[in-house]
Order: sequence, then structure tokens, then C-alpha cells
Amino acid sequence: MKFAKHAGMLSNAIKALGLSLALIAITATVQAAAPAAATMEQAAPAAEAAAAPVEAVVGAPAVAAPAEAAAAAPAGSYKRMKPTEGVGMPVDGRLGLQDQYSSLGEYGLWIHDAILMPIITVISLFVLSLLLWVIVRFNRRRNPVASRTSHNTLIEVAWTLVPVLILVGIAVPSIDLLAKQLKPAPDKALTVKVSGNQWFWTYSYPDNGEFEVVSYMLNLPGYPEINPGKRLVGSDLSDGPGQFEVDNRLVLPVGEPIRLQITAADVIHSFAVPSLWFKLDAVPGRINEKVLTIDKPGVYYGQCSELCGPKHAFMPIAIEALPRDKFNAWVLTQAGGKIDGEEEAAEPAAAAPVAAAASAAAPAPAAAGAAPAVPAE
Ligand SMILES: [Cu+2]
Repeated sequence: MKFAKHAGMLSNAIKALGLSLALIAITATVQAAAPAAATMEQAAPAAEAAAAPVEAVVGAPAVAAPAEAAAAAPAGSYKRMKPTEGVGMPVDGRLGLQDQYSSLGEYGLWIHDAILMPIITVISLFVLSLLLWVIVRFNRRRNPVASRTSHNTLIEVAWTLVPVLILVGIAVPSIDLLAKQLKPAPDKALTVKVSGNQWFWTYSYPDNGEFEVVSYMLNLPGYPEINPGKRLVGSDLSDGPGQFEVDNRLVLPVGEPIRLQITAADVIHSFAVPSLWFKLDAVPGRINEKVLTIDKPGVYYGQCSELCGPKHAFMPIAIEALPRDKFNAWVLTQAGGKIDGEEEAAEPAAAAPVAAAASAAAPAPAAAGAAPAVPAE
């Protein structure tokens, strides 16, 4: 009897030791994986960034060639961007989060992939094996005389400390990410106001002449008309997937912080773009603000993520992220659009006259969009 008790205590001690070792191993693995994963995450966007200019270069002449004004449309001219398949949009059959195109998104994705998923997996397997072990080893048939073990200091300390350490390990990067997400925008950041409406989005640009862009989902071929008068998705070469593509996108510059102020005109909506790690509720009578910095030019799709009425499913978000000069050129195609001279001293001053000259000199290509805007200026 006494021997059995000692043997039981010994086996408990061994279990506790094994548990502690397992924990140390987990934390060590996570720590070792962290920098490696971080460098991989950094390397991947670098490779993509290297590929991006090629696409841009290839795209540009293709755009200019058929147009009559190849010479009159210089680098600064705007052309609606065609999205890259699988970038900034959901992919059939995919597990996990979308690829990320902002540094916060890469950080969040790393926390999910390198910290949370491994910890969840290890804990689940560990608990499963403990359960199986208890079922096999400590069942009633194999233990007709029940053990009277009631305390084991080592194992009790271990099963208190180990979860605490795991939670601390999760909390450190999580709180860091949260703090970074809530950091206010720098004073000079571009401000764009986003309003949710039943059932479309409006985007206004107070720093660029207060013009407003109204954004409706395009209608789907073969389905009842959702937004009367809007064209069918796919009727323009630059269109992305159905139910995501809109008539007028939210155009933003890349590589600089943008202060997005989100509100709503009627009921609560939510402005969410998964590939940019951005989701913020749009609440009537209130402005929610968050900074968005997009790393790479592209088209990124999202959806309203707050049930807001019968057409909630038909108010997608399409963000077109452009280099600064192309963004400025787009601003000048909008009625009343102007480049804020104070925002960047040198560049807009140089870019604005060029773009203005282009739209003045080349009425043919720019006529549709820019003609009403330029005289108004
Ligand atoms: Cu909505």
C-alpha cells in the first residue's frame, strides 16, 4: 500500500516534469520560429514588390498603345486598375486568412500562423493524449482499489504556471498589435471619410477638394438587377469578381498612412477589408477612426460586415491602391478634385501641373472623366 502510494507520487512527479519540459520546448520553438517567420514574411512582400513594377511597366504601354494620345498621356495619367487574380480577394477552397498587404496585417497573420495555431494544436493534442491515457491506464477495471492521492505540490505548481506562461506568451504580441492598430495617424496623413449607407458606400476626400465618390455594387449577369441603372460586372476589362466589384472604387495612395474616418448615414454598417487587416464599425452619429497603410499597389476587396438590411450582401468595398503620382492624377479626374499643396512640398507641385497640362492638352483620352472637372477648377 505504502509502496503503491510512493509509486503514484513518483509517477506524478515524472508527469509534472514532463509537462514542464514540454512547455519549455514549446516556448523555445515559438521563440525560434518567430524571427524566422518574420524574415520570411518580410522576404515575401519584397519579392512581390519586385514583381510589381514589371506588371506596372507591362500594363502602361498596353493602356497607351490603343489610345490615340500615347504621347499626350504621360506617367501621371489615371487608368482604372485591373485586379490580380487571387490578390485582395477570397480564393476558392482556401483555409486560413487572406494574404496581407499592410505591415500590421503581416504582423497579425504571423501571430495567427506562428503563435496561435501551433499553441492551439499542441494543447489540443496534449489534452487528447492525457484523456486517452487516463481512459486506458486509470479505468475502474485496472484499478479495483481507488488511489487516495489528493495533493501533489509539483504538479499543482506546474499546471498553474504553465497556462499562465502560455497566456503571457500570447498576450505580449497581441497587446503589441492592438497598440499599433490604435496608434493615431500623423498630423499630415491624408484624411478620407467613409460613410455606410443602405446599401452603398460614399467616400469623401476633405484634403483634396471635398469631392465625394459614390460606390455601388455592379449588377450580376443572369441575376435580378440589384442596383438599377448600374452596368454588369465584367463589362469593363478592369472588373474584378462579381459581388465584389463596384462602379466607383475607393482610390487611395500606397506607402503612406491614411486616416480613415468611418461613419454611417442610417444604420450600423462595418467597413471591412480582410487583405488589409482593416475592420471598423460605421455607426450613425459617430466617427470611428483608424490608420490604414497599404504596402503594395493593387485592388483589394471587402464587404459590409454588419447586418444592415435586405441588401447588406450587396454593398461591397473595392479599394484601389495607387502610387502617389497616379493617385494625384486620379484626384484631378474628379469634379473639384485638387492636390493639397501643403501635404508634400515638392512632389504634388511638380505632379499637378503635369497632370493638369495633360488633361488640358489631351481632351480625347481624358474627356469623359476630366473635362467637367478642369474648368471648374
Ligand atoms: Cu451595411
